[in-house]
Amino acid sequence: MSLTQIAIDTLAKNDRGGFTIPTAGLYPYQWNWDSAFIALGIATYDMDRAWAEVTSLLEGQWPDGMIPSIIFRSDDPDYFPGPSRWGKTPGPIPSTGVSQPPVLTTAVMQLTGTGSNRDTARRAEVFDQLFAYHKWFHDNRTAKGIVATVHPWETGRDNCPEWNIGLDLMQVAPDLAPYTRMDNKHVDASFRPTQEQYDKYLTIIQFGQSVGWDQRRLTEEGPFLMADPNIHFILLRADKDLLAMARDLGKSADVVAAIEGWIAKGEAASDFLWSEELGAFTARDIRTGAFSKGFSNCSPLCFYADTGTPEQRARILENLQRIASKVDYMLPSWDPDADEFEPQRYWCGPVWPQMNFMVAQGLAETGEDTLAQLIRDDLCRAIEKSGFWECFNPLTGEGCVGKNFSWTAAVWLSWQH
Ligand code: 9WN
Repeated sequence: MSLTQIAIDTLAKNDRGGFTIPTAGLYPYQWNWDSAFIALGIATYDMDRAWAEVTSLLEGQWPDGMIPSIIFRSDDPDYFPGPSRWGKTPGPIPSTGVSQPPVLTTAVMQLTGTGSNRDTARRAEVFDQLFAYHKWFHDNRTAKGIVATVHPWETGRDNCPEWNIGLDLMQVAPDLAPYTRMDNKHVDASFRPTQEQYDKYLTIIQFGQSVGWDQRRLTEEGPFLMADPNIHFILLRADKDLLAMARDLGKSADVVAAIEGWIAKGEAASDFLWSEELGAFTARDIRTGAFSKGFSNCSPLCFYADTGTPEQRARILENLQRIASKVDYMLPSWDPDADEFEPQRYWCGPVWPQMNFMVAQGLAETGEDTLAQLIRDDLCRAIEKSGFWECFNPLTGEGCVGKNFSWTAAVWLSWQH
């Protein structure tokens, strides 16, 4: 059977009726940014079903505009922390109390096409919800002028060493309620975050519950507050796509001006993430100003967001060339020359399909075709060698963590089409 057919079958097996789970067992719910990539993959063969992926995700939107990282349409014993541990949340469907990188708007732009064939009806159907989602990031998840994050899970890059400077400042809650992890029951524990990291992840959840999931308080008073290049660049790109959509739909001057203001804020904030020492955009702890210590696979998303100075971009390209000489498969999630690089441990090294997708897209859009092609080809080689895994060892191409993974199948389809 062809890999393209296996990819379609993988998405069909992970379909739970209008929404798609990342993989059975390990991740049995709908995840926010996963669904955006999944929709793009499904769109290569079934546009109506792809659109349902978008609208089902939007069904979970909170009254304040947030779209949570996970929507719990059931209470599945396979996953922890599920709905009971997150507690009562204000959305229409039980959910987590944090978001994820807002790639949805850019996916909607791509799904609805370009030129005279573009689907303005579908854009109009979701515009207000997308606008509210972006507004939520700018109003409720902004600190010191930059979009922030309150939880490593919100960044989509759980145990990336970027978060260690923020996690080191935190104490595990002395009254942390006991719990049993489920992730380690599904996959090899050496691929997953450590116990201390989990205790801190759960401590942040306990704090969120204690303030009734008041998102402003979570940002201002919570135990963890960092700026993330992943969320920053994805939101900036999405704001630009939202502006194009607003203009296309003839939205009011107020709406257009609000989005223009968010873009100006984002452009100005990129410098906050720039580490001259590393020649990279990296995460920073907002309260202490400390930079993280390595080049990650979201450092090059400046191309995707079309931001950064020519000098900054040149240094990012130099770093990419250096890293390409160290690994067999681009793009590792953490710098192979940095401390804490672990080629199999989740966000400490493995290659992530959705990241390669966005990085390659940004590089191609800004004329860096050779690197873009390398980043696409390397992921395709890893898939050909190992199958549709969640992520891949950058030294060997072996699959890591979850099997039969939706976004890997979706990225393959998006590129093969
Ligand atoms: C927590 C579903 C998600 C991805 C994230 C990835 C991982 C969850 C976990 O799986 O996170 O949200 O339990 O490890 O880090 O990017 O969306 O695929």
